[in-house]
Amino acid sequence: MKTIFSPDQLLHAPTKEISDGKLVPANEIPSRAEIVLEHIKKAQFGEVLAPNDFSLDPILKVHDADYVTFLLDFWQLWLAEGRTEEEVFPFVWPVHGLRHDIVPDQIDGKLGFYSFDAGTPMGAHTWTAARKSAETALTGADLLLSGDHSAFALCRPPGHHAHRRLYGGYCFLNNAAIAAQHLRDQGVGKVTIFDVDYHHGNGTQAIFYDRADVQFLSIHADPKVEFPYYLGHANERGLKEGAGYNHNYPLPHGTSWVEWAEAMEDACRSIEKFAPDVIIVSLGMDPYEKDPISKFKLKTDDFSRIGARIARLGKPTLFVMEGGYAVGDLGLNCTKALSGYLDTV
Ligand code: OKP
Ligand code: ZN
Repeated sequence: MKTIFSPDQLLHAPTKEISDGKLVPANEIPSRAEIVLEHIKKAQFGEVLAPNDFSLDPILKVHDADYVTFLLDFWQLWLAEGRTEEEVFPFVWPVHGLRHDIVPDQIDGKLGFYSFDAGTPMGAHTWTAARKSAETALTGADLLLSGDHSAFALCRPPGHHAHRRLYGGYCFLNNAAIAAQHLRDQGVGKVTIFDVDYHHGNGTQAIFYDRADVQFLSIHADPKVEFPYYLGHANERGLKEGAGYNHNYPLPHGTSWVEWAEAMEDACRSIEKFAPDVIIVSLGMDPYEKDPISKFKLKTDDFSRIGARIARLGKPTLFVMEGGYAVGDLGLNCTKALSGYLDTV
């Protein structure tokens, strides 16, 4: 299994974030990727490749052009406003009853228009890192197209919270969605995205909600009590042609392996029924018991079990990294998931 990664993904390097009303040290930091890379090299799963260059086209298949332009331009707009802070946060949003049909010209108006939380710091190099992260996922998709049975896209920043036209939850471009759309455009018939991150993949769900060609399944903390709060309930099953192709498994705080695995068995039955040509795993290591921002109780060896169960689905599989913030154990948990897959496949 080859791994794809670019050091440019480290350029997005926030130092602080707003969480639960406090300014706290940032959780989504470059060392996350560095420790995973270190463990991947030690494990010798296969070559580590730099991502290929892509035009903006595959990103624009998933994200709206005005949103991509905003991501490209916001730092210049920030500086033009005379701001000297290195971290950029939104603070006002067009929620219920306010207008969404006029995009403000001013930077603070734009920041709120294109975001859904105040917890996602942006800086001078956010666009460069986010674009490379998406290209890492795209290169992984291309490896499957050229015959590799699996690949690991070491994406950072993560992607699964990003909607077509919204950033949030540390995510800017939806790496897994961009890879899935690319596979479809290159002739792959049906794609499953299986999201095992602790948080609901609200962006991925929203992007494919009315489509039957991309199935989405997510096991996550119940949004009634956990971020992202406003999506991820069990009764969200898809719309129009997409009806029946969206599956959410919201689980309570404190969930450990037995209950988590039960949800995974149900999800795997739905995946088998859908019979995808390719599976993309949104691989978050934050269901881990020691994760600092999460409240599930999975242990290191449980990640091997996740990888092994996915291997038994028997489909070409692209692993796309999402969350996981227990940095000390992140590399180990990630390589456990991948070796669990490789030892079973
Ligand atoms: C990104 B990914 C919790 C604050 C939540 C955002 C979490 C984003 C997670 N007290 N902050 O899904 O791992
Ligand atoms: Zn997460």
